[in-house]
Amino acid sequence: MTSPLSSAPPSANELLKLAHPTLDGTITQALADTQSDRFSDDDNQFLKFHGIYQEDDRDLRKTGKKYIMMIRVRVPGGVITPWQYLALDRLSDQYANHTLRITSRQTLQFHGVLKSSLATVIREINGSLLTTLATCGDVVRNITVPPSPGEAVGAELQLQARKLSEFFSPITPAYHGIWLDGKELNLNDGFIDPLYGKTYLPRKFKIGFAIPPVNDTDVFTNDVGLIAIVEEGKVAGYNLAAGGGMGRSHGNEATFARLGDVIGFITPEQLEQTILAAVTIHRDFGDRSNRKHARLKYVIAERGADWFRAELERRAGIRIHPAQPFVFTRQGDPFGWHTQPDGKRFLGLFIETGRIQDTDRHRTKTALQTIVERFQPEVRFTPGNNLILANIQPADIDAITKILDEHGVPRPEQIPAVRRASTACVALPTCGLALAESERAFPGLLGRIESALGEVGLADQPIIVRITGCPNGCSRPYVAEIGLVGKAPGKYQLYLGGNEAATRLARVWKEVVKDEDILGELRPLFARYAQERLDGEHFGDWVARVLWNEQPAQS
Ligand code: SRM
Ligand code: SF4
Repeated sequence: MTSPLSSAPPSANELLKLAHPTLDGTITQALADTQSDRFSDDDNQFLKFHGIYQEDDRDLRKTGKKYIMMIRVRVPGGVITPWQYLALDRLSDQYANHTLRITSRQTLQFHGVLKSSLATVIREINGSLLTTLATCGDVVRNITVPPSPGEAVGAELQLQARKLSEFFSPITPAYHGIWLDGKELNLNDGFIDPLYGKTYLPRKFKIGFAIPPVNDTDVFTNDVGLIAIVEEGKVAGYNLAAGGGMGRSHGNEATFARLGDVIGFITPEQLEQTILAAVTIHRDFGDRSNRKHARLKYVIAERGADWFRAELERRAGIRIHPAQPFVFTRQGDPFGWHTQPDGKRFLGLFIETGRIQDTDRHRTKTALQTIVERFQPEVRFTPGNNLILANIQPADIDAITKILDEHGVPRPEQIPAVRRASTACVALPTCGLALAESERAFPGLLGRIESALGEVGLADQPIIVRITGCPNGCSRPYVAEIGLVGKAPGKYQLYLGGNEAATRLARVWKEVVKDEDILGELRPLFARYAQERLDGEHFGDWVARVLWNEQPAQS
């Protein structure tokens, strides 16, 4: 079970999986213990595979730990039906913290669910024909797809994502046993997942699709990215990129963010077997002793793209052809009203930091619930943590706009360009790994950035700013034009120079910047950018052209 890259002993997680290959742990017994509001640390590892994270409200730590659960729903491609949306919306009010959090991989998260409600919520999610299985843990995670509705190619990718999601779902009977049947199963003896084996993957595995020229899924940040090559309106095949990932740790140079290498072109018929081969390479060559070094990106960084291609060809039994030409020019969600090819309309709505909620400024959650109930649109989540209402009749546009206005939901065109382009990870108070604020601090920080941009005449510039509370990179800050990565309370690493198409990694500009000094760092750069930029040049490209030549990268 040790990795071919290491003779070190397997990590504690590997031993846990080996002992409980159905991933049941002692979750059933823990659920029966109504005196306790928490699970053991070992069960916590198994719960992740079931889509559940045991967290605590970190704001309340001074008065004692209050355990709460985060639940992540699997939504391949980010698409759900109106009745599924309404079911999840209701559950968030009944059992969670009255919010729904759209994630950077197009899923939905509930925060603040109590252990005592967990089984009910999971049962009801399954009752709405959705699942939480395999949204976390050492398995293939939610598959991302360009979110714009209506186009034939997009629909084809959605279909592929759903099929792959099903294909890569673990077959463990424990999920149904624990949450749906409420039974203890004792099925671990002899159980082995045919795809994942007894110990599953060494770490998570992420797959994303993109359709050039729009890189709205940040395709190169996935373990495997699939770049659709479109001919005459149909998917002729995919350029496969492999070895991307964002996670790193402060002070550990052996960990790094990486963009995937383009490996070559495969046909649609070869898709499943090729991805399966990639997943099994991760399974068999990933580091099982050191979880910080266990992603596919390290296997490829160390063994090389040529080795990976040859191994992929051998395992899939195919010949991988040279990559077809493609170009990405931008990312970004489709805000506002658009016409679908079938004549219906879709509306791209800005959701601040992905958090669907009612606040004293707006009642977005109630507005969405009202609209979905009345007009039954399909609901789509974007990798930019925003939301699309699709399949709307043109005659309903005015009524929907009125509902949004009445609930104080700002129209996308009223939101400053930089705010619409930017994202924040969850961080405090729920994320146990957060070193600094992210989601909660971001609206205020963006307000200051918007003012600074306005001072130099750049108020309309859609600079991509991304913030995280720690270096794990959940909002993908290492491909942003401006990335802020939490280091300690009120302190961030400042990255600059990612590009609009998310095809270039940003570089560290300042190792530590205090929250109150961020604007002091950015203001002079904005002033220079306003003066020195070439026609149409984006901020990140100006940074790479000018600043990187003046100041060599720190790392
Ligand atoms: Fe993430 C861990 C939230 C996308 C890299 N991520 C976490 C946890 C579960 C914290 C934990 O392990 O205890 C966070 C839950 C906080 C909370 O209270 O909700 C968390 N990650 C998120 C979400 C919700 C951020 C968001 O603002 O949307 C995203 C959920 C995606 C989903 O629906 O599946 C989310 N996480 C990402 C991404 C972006 C992506 O996948 O496109 C990354 C970078 C890409 C990558 O995987 O390299 C990412 N999350 C991580 C890592 C670092 C992994 C690594 O290779 O080192 C961790 C830490 C870990 O796994 O140990 C992590
Ligand atoms: Fe938590 Fe860090 Fe991910 Fe933010 S980047 S959600 S702080 S793990």
